[in-house]
Amino acid sequence: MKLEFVRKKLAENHADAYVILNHEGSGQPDTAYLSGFSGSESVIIVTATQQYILVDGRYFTRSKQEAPNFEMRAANRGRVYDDMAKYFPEMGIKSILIDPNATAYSSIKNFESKIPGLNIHTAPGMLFELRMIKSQEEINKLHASGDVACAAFNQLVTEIKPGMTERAIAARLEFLMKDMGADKYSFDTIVASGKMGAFPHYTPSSKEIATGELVTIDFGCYLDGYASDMTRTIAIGEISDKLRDIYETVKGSQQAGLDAANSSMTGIALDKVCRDYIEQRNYGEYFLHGTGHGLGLDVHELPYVNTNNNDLLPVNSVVSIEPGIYIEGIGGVRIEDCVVIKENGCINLNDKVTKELITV
Ligand SMILES: [Mn+2]
Repeated sequence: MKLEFVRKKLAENHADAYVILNHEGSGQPDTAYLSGFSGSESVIIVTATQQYILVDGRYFTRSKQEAPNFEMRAANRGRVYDDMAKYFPEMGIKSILIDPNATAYSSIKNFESKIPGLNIHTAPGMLFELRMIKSQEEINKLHASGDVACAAFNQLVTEIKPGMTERAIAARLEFLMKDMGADKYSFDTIVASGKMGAFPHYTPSSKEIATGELVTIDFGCYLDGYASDMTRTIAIGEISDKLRDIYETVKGSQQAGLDAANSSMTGIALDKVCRDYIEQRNYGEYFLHGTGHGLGLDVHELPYVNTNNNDLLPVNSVVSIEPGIYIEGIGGVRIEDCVVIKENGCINLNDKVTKELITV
């Protein structure tokens, strides 16, 4: 099905081959999606009749195991354009289709200079719409990834004490996820305490957490190629009525989003449910970002739940629902789960951690 889609696009674009360069963190998700190969460097080449994977000696065995439907061709590390120049004639390739969103400008220039006469067509976000709709197998992997994140967090909160630094908490959570089976964390863990909670995206520091503060922890891991992403905000001892009111407002907004999510909603409509709840409680100006994003092989992918996406959220797409309130000088709260969109509702992939305020 995936290869058929690619071949249809080849025909539409009058190109001989679709090429994915997997290099320095770019192109890996598309490579894994089409072929199953999880290594860090490769070239995928799909023609009208055949599909190939070029890898160097580090990955001969792995590519045969993980991408058995792709014919393996040996590449020389660092000379991959020379390799393509050699292989393209025998593969009947005079023109290629490439995704400029996943390919560096310098790589396009290399194609032009090292393979003279090659015609280059571009298809921005070529696989994004296909990747947006998950198979049951993908959903199972996403749920397993979410389960590891939940289990790690539930262990973490039994260990958090006033005086621990944000960085120590982040490091401990990343260790726990890996120890519980994750391949790696899906992005640098955010631990934002006290007034720092007003920064939606924040880098943990050596600041010690203190009684009376809220601490926002945004984290996730990769398991079997698929990402998890969730956020909880916890209290350190007794907190002020103001902070509790902010917490309850975000919690209500997030629950309203979970209750409303289904495939009859557009991204705009679902965002509005969460945003209206916060606006009605007079915190509207402090909700500083969109409600959510897609999740899969990438931590951020289609579809988006924000004030721009006027498309319906498709059945079996996966999105985060993560409203927040951020008040400079006071602090902030964000609560996030990722869900699978269904016709009559949604399935929560982060259902194993409570959203009642956890106090340590
Ligand atoms: Mn997120």
